[in-house]
Amino acid sequence: MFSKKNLAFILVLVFALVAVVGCGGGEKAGNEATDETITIKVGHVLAPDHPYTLGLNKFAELVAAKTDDKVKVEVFHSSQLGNERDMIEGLQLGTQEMALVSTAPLSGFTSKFFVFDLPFIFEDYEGAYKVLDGKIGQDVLASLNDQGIMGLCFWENGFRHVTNSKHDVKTPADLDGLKIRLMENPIHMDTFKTMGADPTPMAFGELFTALQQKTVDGQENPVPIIWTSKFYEVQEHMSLTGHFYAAAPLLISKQFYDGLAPDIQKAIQEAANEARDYERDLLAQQNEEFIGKLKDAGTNIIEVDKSTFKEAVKPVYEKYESEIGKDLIDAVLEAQK
Ligand code: EAX
Repeated sequence: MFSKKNLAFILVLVFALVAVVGCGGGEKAGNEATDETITIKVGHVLAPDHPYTLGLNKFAELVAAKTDDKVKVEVFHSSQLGNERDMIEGLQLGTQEMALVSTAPLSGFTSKFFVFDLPFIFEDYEGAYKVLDGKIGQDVLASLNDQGIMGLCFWENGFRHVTNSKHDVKTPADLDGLKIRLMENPIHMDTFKTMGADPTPMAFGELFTALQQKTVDGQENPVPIIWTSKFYEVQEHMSLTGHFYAAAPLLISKQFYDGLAPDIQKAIQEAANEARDYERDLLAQQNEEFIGKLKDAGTNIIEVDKSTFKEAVKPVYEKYESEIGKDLIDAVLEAQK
């Protein structure tokens, strides 16, 4: 049988072999360096012909090109992967890789985006981009990291307008008593309460039916959504209030992202930035084109004096200034000049 000396030698040899195989061979941790294709599922709640979908299709093309087809992006529109809150939770749990959402539902996870949810905080698109694509926007996105989420950059949903099935809304007083569906966000709720409306928080996927069944009288969304989600079929009155600007952060699960090789991470970030500009351009085109289509479809579209709405929502700034921070609000306003 083996002498003690031989046995010791064999044991050393076995441990040495295990050490080599354990460190150098086999599967690597996370999503790194395997020959298999990496698949990313990205979800959103809007229609197949909305720029959210078109922009994500462009993102998928760019990612495939930048990674030599190593990464495949699958786009799921129309709430196929759940409502926005569900999808954000999915990123945290790692059950979904990416999501494109409005900032408003993020209020259920962090208050850092509150400043962007304030009524009339952005003067126009140029002002919004200066803030969102600059240091302020990047710092706010970075605050998601401790929520298990990476914000890649801000895409766009757009300036939101009020529609309803009851009557024209020319001034805040005309909102009195109207049941208006809002996104699940306390600042949005307080804004419409302050103007006299009766606000109802609701996931986007339930909205068309609620409007059709008159569970709610109205809603508020940008022109491209009002057209592509066919709200004009059940909403005769539209007021160009532009009361909120909805930024749309493109989000990725942090645990998934951290498991990717650096060159793949770089490709995804570059593709997100390039597809963002493409998506914003599409929205600008649709904002122009769809106003005419909505009028042709019979929607009564009216311009309003925004100064009356800005005056009416001042109490919302007073209520949230201490929580958001006056310095941050001032910095967002200053950065737009
Ligand atoms: O992010 O819920 C809404 O009204 C949003 O515009 C939609 O979720 C897109």
